[in-house]
Amino acid sequence: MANTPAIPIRSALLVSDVHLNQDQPQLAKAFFAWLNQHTIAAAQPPQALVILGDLVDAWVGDDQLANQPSSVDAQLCDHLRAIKQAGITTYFLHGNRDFLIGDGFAAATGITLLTDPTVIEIQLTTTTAQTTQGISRSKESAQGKVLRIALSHGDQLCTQDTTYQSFRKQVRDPQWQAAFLAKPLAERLQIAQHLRAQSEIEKSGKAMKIMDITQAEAEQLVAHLHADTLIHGHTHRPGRYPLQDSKDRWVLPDWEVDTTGELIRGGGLYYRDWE
Ligand code: LP5
Ligand code: MN
Repeated sequence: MANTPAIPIRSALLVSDVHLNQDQPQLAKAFFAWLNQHTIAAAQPPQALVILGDLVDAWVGDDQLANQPSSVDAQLCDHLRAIKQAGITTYFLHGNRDFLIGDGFAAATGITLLTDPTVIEIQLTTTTAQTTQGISRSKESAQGKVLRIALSHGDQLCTQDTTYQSFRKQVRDPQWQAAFLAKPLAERLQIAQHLRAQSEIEKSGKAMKIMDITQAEAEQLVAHLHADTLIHGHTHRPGRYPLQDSKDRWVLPDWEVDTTGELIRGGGLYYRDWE
């Protein structure tokens, strides 16, 4: 695992696992409203917006953007571009659904692509981590401390899920990806749909425990990166979990709306100095 330099950030809004898709315009609407409220329209906008993967349900290549000009994907690009233009730095780290997001998406949105894992450093004065929604509200004090936060999507840490890890190894191989991206868009969309269905079948036969983070892997990662805390998504088990040496890991919530478009689960984690 390569150690890239930590990114210094004053305040950050972190979100993941929104799973935006064309069939759920209500989900997109709720997410975009939340995003605006906590970025452009906020009284104190964060310095950075950090998205920890699975922003979309499936990404088969950046030419997916050329598909439909008014699609959810296109609206997403508009929102991300506007946030960047408002002076908020935007970061994206790949999930297992959108690992093919590439330079085309970055150019269309102004987002900076991060490697998994990445460390950010936040200088806390009066403090805090606070959930905007979804997980129970929590404030903590760490006066004058630089908090080193390891960021990951989390799928790599689910090492007991060996069938997934072999699948992951295959689809993260650059040669495999080049061959996949050379296929026509319609064929790639069809393959993704097939894989989604296959994944649901596979998951129904897996024990919940093996689809969770391996505690020792999380602890090793945090120690290796000299981090104080780990933030990830993927498992859809939002909360704050203890790690050895009084460290912890935060799991960001996935997003869901009910049939009326009301948000059932979602939100993110906000690091900033609260008065
Ligand atoms: O995402 P989630 O939570 O539902 O499940 C994941 C793991 N599944 C996946 C697969 C994705 O859902 C597939 C969709 C990808 C969309 C983007 C596609 C773009 C490129 C296409 C790449 C081929 O990630 C699931 C984990 C679970 O998280 C919990 O961690 O268990 O893992 C699986 O289910 C994987 C299976 O165990 C193995 C899959 C074998 C599939 C074999 C089909 C081969 C067909 C190849 C066609 C090219
Ligand atoms: Mn995931």
